[in-house]
Amino acid sequence: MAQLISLGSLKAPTSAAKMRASLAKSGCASSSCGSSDGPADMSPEMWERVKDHPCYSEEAHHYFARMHVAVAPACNIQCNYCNRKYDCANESRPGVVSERLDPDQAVKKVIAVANEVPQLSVLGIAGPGDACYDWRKTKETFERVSKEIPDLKLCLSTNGLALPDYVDEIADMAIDHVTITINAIDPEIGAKIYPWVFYDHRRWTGVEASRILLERQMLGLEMLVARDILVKVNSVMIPGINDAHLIEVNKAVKEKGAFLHNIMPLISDPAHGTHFGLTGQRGPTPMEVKALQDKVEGGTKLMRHCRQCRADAVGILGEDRGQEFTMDQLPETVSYDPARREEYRSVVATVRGEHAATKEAAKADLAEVRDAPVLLVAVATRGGGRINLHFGHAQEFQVFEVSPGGVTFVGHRKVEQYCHGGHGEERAFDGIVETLQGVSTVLCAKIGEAPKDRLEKVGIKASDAHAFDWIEAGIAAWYAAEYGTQPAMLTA
Ligand code: CLF
Ligand code: SF4
Repeated sequence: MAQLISLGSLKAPTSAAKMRASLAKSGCASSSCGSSDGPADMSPEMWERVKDHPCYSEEAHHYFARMHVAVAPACNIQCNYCNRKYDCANESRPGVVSERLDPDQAVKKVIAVANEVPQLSVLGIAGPGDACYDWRKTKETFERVSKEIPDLKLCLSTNGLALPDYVDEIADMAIDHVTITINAIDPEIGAKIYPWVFYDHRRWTGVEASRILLERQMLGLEMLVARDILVKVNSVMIPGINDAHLIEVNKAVKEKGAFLHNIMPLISDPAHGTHFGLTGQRGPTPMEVKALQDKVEGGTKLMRHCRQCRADAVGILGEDRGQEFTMDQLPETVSYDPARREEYRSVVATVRGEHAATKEAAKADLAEVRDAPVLLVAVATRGGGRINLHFGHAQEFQVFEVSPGGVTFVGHRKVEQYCHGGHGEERAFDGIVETLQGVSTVLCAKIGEAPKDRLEKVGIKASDAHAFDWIEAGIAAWYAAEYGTQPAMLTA
């Protein structure tokens, strides 16, 4: 049986020529399909460094996958949003890590995944504890994987406390992407988030603990930037504690040279057994997250497409194929075969050029629309940059803001799947409506009349008229049809 390469909804035999032919047949491949240069606000050198990293480039997350190996279980601080029995909340959604790995097992798993998931471009170590505190295992894993698969990008996530001790080794190992979670730059605020840190052979508590953590985080950030390593700062948004303060955090990390800032909502549930969960601290709503993100525009560039993945996640952001690659399912021995990843990359190089060109065309079309409102549009997609998923199959919607100024990605909203085996779930539908707060229209590959009518009754339009279009092109076409030729409707 021919193996399959998946590019979102596209499935094709593993021959690049066949895949291009298949794309061309569907009207979406072209040898002159436009520039594949990076965003206009980035140098070509910088684009080269981020263009295959699904977290550092929003555009890349349509095409490329990351995997995490859970080799670092120990941690040197306590966050009030974390319970050690669960994934690191800095980089994961709550849920136990399926299995903790030693470096031997991790190397085997990475090779097995690289052979099966051609989208794989990044290996991250994000816990389930702290990758720098458990440095020996982190380092050994990265070094051994690099020997086997030299083109895999190495990515590290840390709370920053032990980071300054290892920056030189990080630079020597060519780890080009490091994330530091910084939730506060004021130790008084930090003290409400961190009950203790373990540093210099003793446990520190209160404001002093947060002060030490902050100093180490800022030192680590400076040291990484001085070595030209790309630093992303993650911040957990905790309403009433650090939400307004994150504007200051954004300014401070920009001054220190952070490349990207990722503001993530607190995930808080009593069932997770965290301090915040048990004391009723709520997480922010999607609209609260968006409002804060909008306020910090102009500061450090924002990441808005984070999925708060597990510390053992595998796949494109938003999907998790980790359960396909547990140790008991792996063959006795594995050896790396680069063929599928190489082939996939050559196809993506062509396809993303067309995607970039359609974005530009969509922007030009929208500029023709006059006096139309700013709207949020939710898109059902399985990846690949297209509107290619049925409404009832969506487990998340990607949300875009559209105006005459263009189409901008603003985030994703996770939902419970509505349709199971042809039947819609009432409870899931209610949850979707609640989650789509602020959204005016849903674009998807297919939607039944019943859910479409029900959405309409709560003021949300839904359409499958742009099925399989590139997302930006589909949104622009829908918007222009709604508002471009009928300006009188705008005041209705
Ligand atoms: Fe992993 Fe983090 Fe590297 Fe990405 S995740 S270590 S930077 S490869 Fe990405 Fe996941 Fe968000 Fe992290 S979506 S939680 S930001
Ligand atoms: Fe948990 Fe990560 Fe915080 Fe450590 S740094 S306490 S593992 S969330």
